[in-house]
Amino acid sequence: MKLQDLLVYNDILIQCHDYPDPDSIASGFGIYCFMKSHGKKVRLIYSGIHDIRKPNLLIMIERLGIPVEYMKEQEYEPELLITADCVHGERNVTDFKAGTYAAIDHHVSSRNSSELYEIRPEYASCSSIIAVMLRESGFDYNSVPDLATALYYGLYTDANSMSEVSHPADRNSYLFSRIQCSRCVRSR
Ligand SMILES: [Mn+2]
Repeated sequence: MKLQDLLVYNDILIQCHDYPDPDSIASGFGIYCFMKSHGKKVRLIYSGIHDIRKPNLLIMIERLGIPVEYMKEQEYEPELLITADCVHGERNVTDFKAGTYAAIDHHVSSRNSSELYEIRPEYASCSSIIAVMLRESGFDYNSVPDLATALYYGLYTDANSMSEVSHPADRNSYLFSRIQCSRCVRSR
C-alpha cells in the first residue's frame, strides 16, 4: 500500500492505539501532515479510559505542536479510518466504526488482512515505516522539523534508545532525520 492510495478518501480519521506511546503519536502525526498537505479533512485521535498523563508525551505533544485529540467515544463515522502503530480490532484499539479501514503497523497480528494494511514486522518502529512511506510519496518529512523530531523520537523509544536499530529503514530514519528539539531526545 502507498500513502497515495489513500488519497481517494476525503474524510479521514487517524487513530493511535489507546494509551498511545511516542511511536504511535509520531506515526499518526506523519500521516496527518501528509493528508493535510493534500487538503484532506483529517483529525488525529486516540481513545481509551483516560487521556494522556505521561509527562514525556505531554511535552512531546506540546513542543512539537501535534494536533492529537482525545476522543473517548466516537463522535462521527469517517469515510476512512487509519490506525497508526496498531490495527483495528485489536484489544488496544477502541472500536470505532468507519466506511473503510487502513492500517500502518510493525506488529504482526491475526487481523493483518486488507490491501490497505501496511504491516512491516521487520522494522523497529512504525515511525520508520512512515518515514519511508512519506519519502516514497514525495513528502520530505525534514521540511517539517517538528515531524522529523517526532518520528525520530518514536523510533528512539521503540528501539530501546536506538540500541535495536538494525533494519536499513530504521538506520536511515536515525541517520537522516533532522531533529530540532534537543530537549525531547538525547543529542547524538
Ligand atoms: Mn511502535
